Amino acid sequence: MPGTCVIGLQWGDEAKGKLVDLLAKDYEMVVRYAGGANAGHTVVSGDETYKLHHIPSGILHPSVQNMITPGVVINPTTLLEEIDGLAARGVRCVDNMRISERAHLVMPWHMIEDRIINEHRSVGNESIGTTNRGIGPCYRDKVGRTHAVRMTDLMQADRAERIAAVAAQKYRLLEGMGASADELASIEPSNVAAIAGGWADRLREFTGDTTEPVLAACEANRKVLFEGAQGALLDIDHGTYPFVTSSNASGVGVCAGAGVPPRWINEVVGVCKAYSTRVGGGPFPTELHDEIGDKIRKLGNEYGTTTGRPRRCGWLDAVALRYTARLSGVSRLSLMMMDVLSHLDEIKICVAYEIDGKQTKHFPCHADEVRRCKPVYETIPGWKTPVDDARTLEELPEGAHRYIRRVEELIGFPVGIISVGPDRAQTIFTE
Ligand code: 2SA
Ligand code: MG
Repeated sequence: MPGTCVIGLQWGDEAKGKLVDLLAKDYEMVVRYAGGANAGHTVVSGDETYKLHHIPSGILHPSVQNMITPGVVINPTTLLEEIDGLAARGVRCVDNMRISERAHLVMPWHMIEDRIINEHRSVGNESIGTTNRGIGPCYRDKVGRTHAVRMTDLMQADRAERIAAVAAQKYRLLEGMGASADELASIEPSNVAAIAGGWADRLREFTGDTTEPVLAACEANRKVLFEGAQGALLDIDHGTYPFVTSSNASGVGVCAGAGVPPRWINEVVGVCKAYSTRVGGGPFPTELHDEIGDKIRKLGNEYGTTTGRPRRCGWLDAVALRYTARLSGVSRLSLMMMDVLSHLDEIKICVAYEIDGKQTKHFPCHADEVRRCKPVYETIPGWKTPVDDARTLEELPEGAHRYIRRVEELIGFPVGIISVGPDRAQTIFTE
């Protein structure tokens, strides 16, 4: 069976990029199917660090075909910067990357709208804390259908008129929402139409049908790797709504976003850190507001890849993970950043929530309920031995084994991969 998915099980930043890059050498195709320039996938290859936003993490392997499929939203300016940045470092994309003509474009007005809404405390008294990359407004226009621009529109002869017409409507809308004079100048219809002409010239050679080649690869039993963006707790339908992103970031999003039927997917690697992080607003039951949280942030270098924002840090939440691992159809877990825990005297795992005086292992629906959950912790002694150099299970200290076994029991799936550092080599496969 051809399809493997790599899915984040927390709030993103589980180090999926490292894993996809590592697994990619055994695959013929790597497929991005959701999210856009909000994603930040870090790949370390030797002394080089690459930060990818739209481009699949298989791009460093010349033999791998990389597909950006219909569910992704594309910011052409950012994407071109990414392509040029890779080219400057000797990585050519033109032969092994294709962008779906069905994918929607994040236009300049989407970013302005995102900023304005984000700055007003949009939900209750809390901001979603988006990445300000225009993701939500773009997906809203996609679903709304009347103001959307797709890659295919960019390639048509009537591109300029079409985009100028949408721009004129967006101009009036954003004027009413309080956009600044500079912002309004940046979406002046003839300006945007001209910029879009430049995008079309440069992106034409990458753009085409991705659905057909992805289906053909699956039908021919060739190995295809689906690369998730963000994490399952940020899934628009199943996450901590409304503090989520605007796409199906859990395992259930793969088929719709990539354009593949479920029958071609047989393996799902659920990726989670050995602790939890979250960036942006929203409830986070195991968040630490103390020096241990600061220590995890420092040791794990927990800052946003795209925005540089410090990430909120906390203990592993087995209640949330059991929910998202089941939802995503996980076949094995990949436990990342184990090296960070080596520095701690004791380690906690949330095994249940206490809400309104009752204990539960159910992950609640309403953000306010999640906010009221008090974690019930189990404490495991730290192993206080560096694990960075471990390359086999046997080389891990007994304390680390205990932690891994407990994670498997609580989440209900086996740990197949353990990461002990950012480098490709710092990875243990258990079988
Ligand atoms: P958006 O911009 O509409 O998708 O934001 C909605 C929420 O989703 C969160 N979100 C993320 N959380 C973690 N990592 C993400 N990618 C970047 C990274 C983030 C960064 O890899 O570090 O650089 O800040 C990501 N993208 C979206 C976001 O924080 C909102 O809570
Ligand atoms: Mg990230």
